[in-house]
Amino acid sequence: MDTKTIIAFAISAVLIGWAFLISSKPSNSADAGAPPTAVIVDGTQIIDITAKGGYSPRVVTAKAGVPTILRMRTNGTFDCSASVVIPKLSYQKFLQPSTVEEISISAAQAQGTLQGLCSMGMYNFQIKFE
Ligand SMILES: [Cu+2]
Repeated sequence: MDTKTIIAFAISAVLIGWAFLISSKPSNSADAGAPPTAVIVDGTQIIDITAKGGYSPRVVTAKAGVPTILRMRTNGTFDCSASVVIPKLSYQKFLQPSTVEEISISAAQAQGTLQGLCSMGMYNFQIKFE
């Protein structure tokens, strides 16, 4: 094999790898499409957010004007996402490493976008009441 052949092989290998990456992308991004929606059980809206190396899901849509319980879940969380701040609710708490913390949001507070942050402001999540 001469140099040209080797280069041609290398380029086609890169192109095939690239094509594979692109073709495998839609299936991944489909899952992360529309933000998850909160569920309403017996008139109370439930939102689950896991804090571990950030918040998941990052964005949740919910119904405005419905009494809501935000369940913040930690699961072996030792990073700063355990330190939750929700400015609009004047809420600030350092969560235990593995716990479920229920934060009540009244019907009046369940309006617009509620943003939560880690105490340093590097991670955040949003609840969009619509
Ligand atoms: Cu942080």
